[in-house]
Amino acid sequence: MPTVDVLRARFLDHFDGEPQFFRAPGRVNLIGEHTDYNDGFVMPAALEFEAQAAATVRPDRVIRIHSLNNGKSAEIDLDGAKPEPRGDWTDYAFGVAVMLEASGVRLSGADIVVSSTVPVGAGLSSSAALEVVVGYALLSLAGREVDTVELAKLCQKAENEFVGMRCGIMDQFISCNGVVDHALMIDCRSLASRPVPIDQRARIVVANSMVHHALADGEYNKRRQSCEDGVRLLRPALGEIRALRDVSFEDLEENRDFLPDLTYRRCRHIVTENERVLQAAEALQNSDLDTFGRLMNASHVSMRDDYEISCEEVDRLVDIAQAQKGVYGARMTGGGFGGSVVALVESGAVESFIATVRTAYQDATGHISEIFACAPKNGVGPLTD
Ligand code: GAF
Repeated sequence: MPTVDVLRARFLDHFDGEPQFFRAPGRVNLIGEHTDYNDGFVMPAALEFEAQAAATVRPDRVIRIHSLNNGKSAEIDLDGAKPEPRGDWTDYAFGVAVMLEASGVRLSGADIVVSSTVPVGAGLSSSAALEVVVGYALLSLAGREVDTVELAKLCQKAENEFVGMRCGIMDQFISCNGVVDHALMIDCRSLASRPVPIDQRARIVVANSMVHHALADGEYNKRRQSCEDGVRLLRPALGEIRALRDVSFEDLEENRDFLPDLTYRRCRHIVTENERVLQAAEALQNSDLDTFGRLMNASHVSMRDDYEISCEEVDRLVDIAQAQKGVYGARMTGGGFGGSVVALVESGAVESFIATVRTAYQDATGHISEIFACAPKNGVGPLTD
């Protein structure tokens, strides 16, 4: 991970002046998948993998950005023609600049070098980390106090409207508001959040399946559509429900005849997952790790069978993880169709868990999983080394 000195040196390879430094983390979601865009509940934690930025103000209104990850540079002129999405990494950065301006913040020009340790395609929110660090940097350079809830909303808007991905708010919210050593229980309707401590007896372990299926974005938007269809079809029976958040399991079962089978199963995942997150928050708060683990396992079954967002490799990795000694539970984490698995593991069993899972997964699939134990970090802020 580049320290401030390394980042300064790389900045000076491309630009002039003494930069300010910022960081924004990636995330792992412990439970609550695809519930965010249904006004529901999620429980992610911020990771030590993060996007970092070194940035200075320019006298004009040009924003120049250079990525140390791919060696590429790009720029936009805020006083020039309206910036259009380019379909690459720059959309996350420039989308945020465009949305900030649209929200009434007058930005100054900036020279920015970005560098990220969040693995791309691993379902750990590399894009949200980039959006958030750039948004925070631009606001700081403009001399603005940063409201981290507003910044999360704005970055989500950039992703929805500029990038064209209809994501919910979880990834941007946790990158903005993560709390060290805690998971964050987030109500995605009110945006109220509550830190829940991770019991010292257990560690969060993330295992990257090393596969990422290309259909992810299209399938993501289809799942979202199914949820919206479900709400529309249930409304005549249930009245003015706004989202699946407003539907209980009993409501769903009583009215399942109004829904085509596929829509019903999609809705069942969301309705039961919301319930699981509420129970999981209580379990973690009470240090009931067995219950928490059982809820993680049940969440995976629901994602695999009802929401159909897992894939063969991830299912293998989950099976292997769940079968290890000292494991409370394991499930796929993130948007799906590949990416990572999260497990809650007894602290004393982490080392053997990592070694055994890596070997067993390689034997089963040929892929070498990157596996690491996490200590949750704080959300976005200045980078101090
Ligand atoms: C992706 C999205 F960006 C999030 O908003 C969330 O829906 C997640 O998938 C699934 O829980 O990371």
